[in-house]
Amino acid sequence: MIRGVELSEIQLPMREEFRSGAGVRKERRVLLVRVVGEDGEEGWGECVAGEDPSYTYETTDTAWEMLSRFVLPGLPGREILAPDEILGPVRWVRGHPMAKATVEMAMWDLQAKELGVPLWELLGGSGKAVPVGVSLGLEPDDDALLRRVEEYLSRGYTRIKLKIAPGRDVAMMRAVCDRFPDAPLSVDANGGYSLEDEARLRELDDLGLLMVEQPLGHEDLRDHAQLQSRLRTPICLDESIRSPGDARLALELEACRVVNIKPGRVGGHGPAREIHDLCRAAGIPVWCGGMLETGIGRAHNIALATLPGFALPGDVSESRRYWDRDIVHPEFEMEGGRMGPPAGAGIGVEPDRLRIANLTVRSVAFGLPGS
Ligand code: OSB
Ligand code: MG
Repeated sequence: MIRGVELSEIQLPMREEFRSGAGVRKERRVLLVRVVGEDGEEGWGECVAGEDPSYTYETTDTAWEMLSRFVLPGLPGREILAPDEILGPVRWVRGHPMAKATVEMAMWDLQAKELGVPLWELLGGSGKAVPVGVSLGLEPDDDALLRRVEEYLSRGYTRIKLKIAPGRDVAMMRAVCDRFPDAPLSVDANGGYSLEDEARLRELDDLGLLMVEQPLGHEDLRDHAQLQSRLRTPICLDESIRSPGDARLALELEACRVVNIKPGRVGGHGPAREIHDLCRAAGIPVWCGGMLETGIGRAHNIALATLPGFALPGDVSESRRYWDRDIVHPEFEMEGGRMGPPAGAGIGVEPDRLRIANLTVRSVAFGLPGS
């Protein structure tokens, strides 16, 4: 049975700002959910919604509203459901997959801890260390960008993804490819282009990139299908895939050849696994994306990324790529370009309660002493 649940918002400055076509992030406002079981075991989830609605419509504040008002009050006293039914209590809420995923993922962690097994095992993964990539933001000039690429290649990252936007694309990527001809490179446009930019996208097509992520609008599956039929470079969809239904449609339309799965974007581990299975059956490789998570969301992502269809390096970078100090022990560090899920039950990392308390700007609890 679920004894209680707590929702907190923490604010955490980033080590360096992260710029994409959608804007700049310097500080994260992160929602954390802590679900407490009958015998005091705790499951943790992290909301990946952004501070503003530039990536999807969800924000830290809309997720706070959905969770505190509609989802969490009904949880205390409920039986702990099998993983496949975890979404039951939130299924009636339309949309808001990021808000729902926060609870769903916390429940997976709790269930794994109550069973005494690592989360990766409950999810059906291998638990082996996964190849690690990095996503680098827009830089004001090519020299600054080239220095960044060099830095991250020398740290051992196995794939470098670069944000592009109209005006910072073809010439910039030619400079990077000329300088690092053997580096595994991809680009992410966060939906910044339309079919009218086909000529420009074709110029990128000649650079031999691993993939181009979300070139067109988040609702433009048909346009992506048309573009993919004219490009050799695989298109990877990110924002466009919000659910297993979206994935089914994208595969049917042949709108992409790669899928970026972020459990926090698609409603949690259950839907993420469904998308993984659909892609695997269709022969489409997937990889685990990131949303500038703290160590809590990162631990969830890495556990999922040990499933067999995750054939490409994920945006699951080290803690220190984002934070001066993470909010979990141990922090995430790479070894030989790979990172594994920590040993231990559930997500396998210990949230630093004192630090979290110090970073908390608001919290609300249901079913717990004092709430
Ligand atoms: O499009 O993949 C994206 C960060 C925030 C929102 C969207 C995206 C990203 C990233 C960074 O690319 C991935 C990471 O390092 O967490
Ligand atoms: Mg992306």
